[in-house]
Amino acid sequence: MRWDVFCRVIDNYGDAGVCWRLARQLVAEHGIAVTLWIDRLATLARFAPSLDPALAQQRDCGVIVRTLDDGSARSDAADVVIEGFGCGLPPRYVDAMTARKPTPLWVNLEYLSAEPWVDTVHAIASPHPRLALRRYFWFPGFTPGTGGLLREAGLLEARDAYQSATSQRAAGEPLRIVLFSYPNRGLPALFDAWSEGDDAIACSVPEGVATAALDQWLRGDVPHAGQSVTHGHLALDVVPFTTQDAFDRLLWRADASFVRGEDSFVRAQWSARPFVWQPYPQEAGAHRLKLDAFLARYAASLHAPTAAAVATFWRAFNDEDGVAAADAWPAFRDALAPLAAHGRSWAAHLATLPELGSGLVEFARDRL
Ligand code: TRH
Repeated sequence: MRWDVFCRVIDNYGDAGVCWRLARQLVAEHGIAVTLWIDRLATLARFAPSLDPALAQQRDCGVIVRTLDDGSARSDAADVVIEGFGCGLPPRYVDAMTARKPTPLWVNLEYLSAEPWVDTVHAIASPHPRLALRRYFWFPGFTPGTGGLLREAGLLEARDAYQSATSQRAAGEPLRIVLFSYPNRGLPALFDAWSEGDDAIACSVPEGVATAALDQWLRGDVPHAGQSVTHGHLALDVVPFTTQDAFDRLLWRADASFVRGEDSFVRAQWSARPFVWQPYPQEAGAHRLKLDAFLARYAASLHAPTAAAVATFWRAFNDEDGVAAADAWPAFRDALAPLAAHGRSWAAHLATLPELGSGLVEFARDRL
């Protein structure tokens, strides 16, 4: 079977990250011939370093990667067409889909949300306004009534092997924090709280992340990738951008991770380690609805004081309220042990849900 996956990079890395992860999984686990069409190869190459952004077509991890532009088309459309996040297909490609017999299966891969309405719209189809085509809407999610989450085979076993092989943090060793957030006006105050706090903290910041906050807090003396700077109890390590698998290991080893958007958010949950989520900031605080919908699921089985510590700190961080986040940090820090235990049961619960990639393959097989 041939699948074409289309991806246009809005900004940041998530659109490319999710489509690349899905494409690799379809090849590796389902033996599908996958072409990933992407408009900004340079973005993908940040975490797929063997890709050459100058090449219009190349193969990596068994995936054919082609540059997407509106002239892009191929005479014969694929059996299955995945439109990443409603990115829009090149008009000539849609024509090729119409001409193809049997008609390809067209699936729009939607953004992840924990909001209850997702179950009501998952896998529904809408007919094309003009052409004899229909498009299905595939919603990742946190319930059996959704498409579930991307989880490649053996991921949890690999995590467990890595976590049992790597030493747990010994007493006196710094708290290991990963900071992969969006720009956040509350960060300098949090850095202050960490540098003046009781714990030694080693905070890994991927290159290019939180630069404004680092610049402000370090008065312009921001370390380069591979360098670190220490103020009080806080050591800030700027780490190079790395592959998705290496990024997983950074999360697997962390005592707490600040993650964002969609893909790192899901990976932090598979890491079974405590985390803080910053959804992609949206107009009118719409991202707060997404945050609260997820908290309602994630914190449901937590003891009330732990749930309160999580909700208060997450909301303060997402409100970019540094003073409130600094005030809420000690309670969140004290909740890390129960959150680590919760992380394992939460990941185990998520593993009972549909797996997004296999679900798509099954959906295609039933229809083609
Ligand atoms: O980069 P993001 O903020 O992407 C976002 C989200 O997708 C959001 O839904 C979308 O609306 C917005 O873009 C436009 O966050 P996300 O989703 O966590 O994607 C980051 C990707 O980068 C993820 O696949 C992990 C990857 N990554 C690496 O592979 N190596 C690294 O070193 C780092 C820091 C990230």
